[in-house]
Amino acid sequence: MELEAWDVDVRDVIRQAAARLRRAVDEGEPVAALTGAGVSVESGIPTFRGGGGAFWAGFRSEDLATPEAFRRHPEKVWEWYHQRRQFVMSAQSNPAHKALAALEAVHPHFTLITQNVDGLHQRAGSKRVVELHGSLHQKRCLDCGLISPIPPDAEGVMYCDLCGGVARPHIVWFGEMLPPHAWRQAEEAAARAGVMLVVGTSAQVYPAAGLVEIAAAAGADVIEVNPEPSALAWLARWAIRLPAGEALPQLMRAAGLPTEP
Ligand code: BJW
Ligand code: ZN
Repeated sequence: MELEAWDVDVRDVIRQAAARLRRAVDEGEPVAALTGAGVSVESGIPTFRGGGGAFWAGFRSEDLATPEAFRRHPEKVWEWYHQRRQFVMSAQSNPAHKALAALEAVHPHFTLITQNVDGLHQRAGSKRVVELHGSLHQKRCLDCGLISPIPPDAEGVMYCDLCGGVARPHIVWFGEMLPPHAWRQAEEAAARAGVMLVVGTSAQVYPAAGLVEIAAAAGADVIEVNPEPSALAWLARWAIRLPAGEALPQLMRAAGLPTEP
């Protein structure tokens, strides 16, 4: 079988990136990964900026994922989030999630930072996940701030298990602060990292995208995994232009590392 020049190219990039990753693992050097919606595409979950915004019951996500929308129509916002939660619960993690879980299992100095709210990293076996934008599986009390799990079959407006106050989805909407503890962990991991994997994110939403800038400025080798260049592709030393579910297992294999936890 003849290889296209492009195949040779991508293989070469993977080989070089894998050698760098392997060196970090062998030397106990910190590695961080920042993931975005693209890592769950091969699980059937749509992205945010992939075109054709998510419509549901006549509302666009930009119209429902706001504090104003929640104040006006808490029942509509909750219904939308219940539906999305059911949808991700019916999906399965994919080889990209599994490869990242495998990296955590073999490398104690690995930090997985995700912008995703779907919980698929955890379902693939990742144990230490820094969730920057919250979780579809948790609610937060507007009165006392308690964060607690949402029962799988929940419906309608949610209330606090502790004080009975109205609860909202534990999701970071535009204009809101990121959970301070998660942000601190992410910032520290980015600043320490010798290698930073940037997987399936358009790198357009801040402050999350700023983590790539922090890592690069501190001298990390950035490996971007995305079929399309992100807004911060220029910071990447290596760019693997393949779907994450193909690229990450290939990267792990080329590094002589396991592809599943
Ligand atoms: C594949 C693939 C495959 C496809 N394999 N890859 C101007 C400048 C700077 C900042 C701002 C600004 N104006 C406003 C802001 C602030 C704002 C912001 O950044 N806006 C930008 C859009 C400009 N940020 C905020 O508001 C944040 N808070 C904040 O800054 O607080 C301080 C503050 C207070 C008051 C005023 C101003 C600031 C909070 C951000 C919260 C983000 N929340 C969301 C929605 C959650 C709602 C919900 O889910 O219900 O989180 S937005 C949405 O985007 C979601 C995601 O986590 C986030 C990131 O998206 P991601 O993951 O990158 O996905 P996509 O779709 O963009 O990209 C997918 C990628 O996958 C693509 O690159 C594909 O190529 C790739 N792909 N298939 C691998 N198989
Ligand atoms: Zn409460």
